Amino acid sequence: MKDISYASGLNNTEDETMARVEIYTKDYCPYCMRAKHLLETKGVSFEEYDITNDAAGQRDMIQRSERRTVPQIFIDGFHVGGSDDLIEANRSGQLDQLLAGKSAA
Ligand SMILES: N[C@@H](CCC(=O)N[C@@H](CS)C(=O)NCC(=O)O)C(=O)O
Repeated sequence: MKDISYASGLNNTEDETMARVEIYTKDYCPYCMRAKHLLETKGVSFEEYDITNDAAGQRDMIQRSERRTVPQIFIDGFHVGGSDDLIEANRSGQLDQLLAGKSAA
């Protein structure tokens, strides 16, 4: 079972109408701030996993994303990518589609 003991932040997993947005962060990371700011600006609630001092959380992120940098963002389990990817997804409209529960395909 997935260990989410390190989960924190602005989550609202009870609301089934909202897409589940997860973001892995580290506390010194400006790209993480940028990604969170974009989500907040759009009024999107998210679950933040701060893995600054969390080796298990870091392993979980690498396993899920096959990437080693933070942030890594998932929407309903779909791997959006890092901050640059999130910004590009917002520009292209893919982010809104994912948040609306539409498939990325
Ligand atoms: N282009 C990436 C850059 C991400 C990046 O460079 N993140 C740094 C921290 S700000 C990182 O994860 N470095 C390795 C580490 O801190 O473990 C993105 O947009 O997400």
